[in-house]
Amino acid sequence: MHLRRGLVIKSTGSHYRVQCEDGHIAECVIKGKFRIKGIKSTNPVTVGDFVLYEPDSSDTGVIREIEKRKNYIIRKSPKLSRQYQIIAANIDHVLLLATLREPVTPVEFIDRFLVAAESFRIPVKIIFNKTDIYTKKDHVQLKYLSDVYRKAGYDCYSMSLTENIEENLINGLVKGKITLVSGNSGVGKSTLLNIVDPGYNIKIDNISRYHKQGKHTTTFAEMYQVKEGGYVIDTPGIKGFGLIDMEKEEIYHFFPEIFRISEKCRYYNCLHNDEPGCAVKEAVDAGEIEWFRYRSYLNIMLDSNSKYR
Ligand SMILES: Nc1nc2c(ncn2[C@@H]2O[C@H](COP(=O)(O)OP(=O)(O)OP(=O)(O)O)[C@@H](O)[C@H]2O)c(=O)[nH]1
Ligand SMILES: [Mg+2]
Ligand SMILES: [Zn+2]
Repeated sequence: MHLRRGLVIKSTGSHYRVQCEDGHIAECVIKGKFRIKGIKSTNPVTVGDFVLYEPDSSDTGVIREIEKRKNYIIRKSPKLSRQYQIIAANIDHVLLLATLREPVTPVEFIDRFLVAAESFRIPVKIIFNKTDIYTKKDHVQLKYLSDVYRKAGYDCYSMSLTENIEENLINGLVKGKITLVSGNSGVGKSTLLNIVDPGYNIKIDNISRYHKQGKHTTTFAEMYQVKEGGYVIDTPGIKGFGLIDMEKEEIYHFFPEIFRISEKCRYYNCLHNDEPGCAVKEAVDAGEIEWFRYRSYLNIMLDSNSKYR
């Protein structure tokens, strides 16, 4: 059996487009079971995976093996609580797009995404987009959020992808790296990719006038080659970010500013809920840790399936 190695550059859920090192492209299917740590996912193979496939014609094949992933971003659909979706694998960093209006990105969505990325130490840069339509109040909020996330350790950018487009900045962010572009629907992910290279010619659509929400225009994850090196991955907008089950004891490790202060808690096994001598709660009360980040932490603790001790 002759197997070829390639990179999954597009995934539709049933078909996978695989690109070999020599540029050859094959449309592949999977047969057999692929699982990670016993987790059932809706897409066992994901964009960014390196696979071995068995050609069954010059441009089709069957995926037989997935190479071990360096990292991946996985989410649980909040409604179908046992369904997992691997958004992408083997990425160098994420550009997480967020908007303060049309649509609004909830901060807890950002925080949950950050936790998923932190669990693999994947760097995330937050891009607040659509500043051209922000009100004065939005700009105050933008500064506040940027300060909070910067203090936690995340690079933050604010920009408009339709007015005074900062092409150099965007190209600098994606050059030579494997970049996952993520965020809720309508925040401008595909718009950003089309700025990197108009040749990608990705479909974009207006957000719904009535609901002020995106229309889920991008339906499949797809990886595009960057001329100056690297790849950018466009993904469908995510509705809600359910985290996979984590141990309660590890969740705070994924909030960098909470983790940093936790060593001052009285008890080594403090979960920063209502334990006496909790330095995290003191820092929240003193305004050193932002209350909404702490609220996100508690909410993630609440829906984590593992038991409280
Ligand atoms: N005013 C304004 N509109 C923008 C900006 N960036 C993108 N848009 C618009 O927002 C709408 C949605 O953009 P898309 O790029 O399709 O959004 P997306 O994140 O790819 O959405 P999905 O594929 O549905 O997840 C389009 O009408 C864009 O023109 C911006 O900076 N300012
Ligand atoms: Mg899109
Ligand atoms: Zn504590």
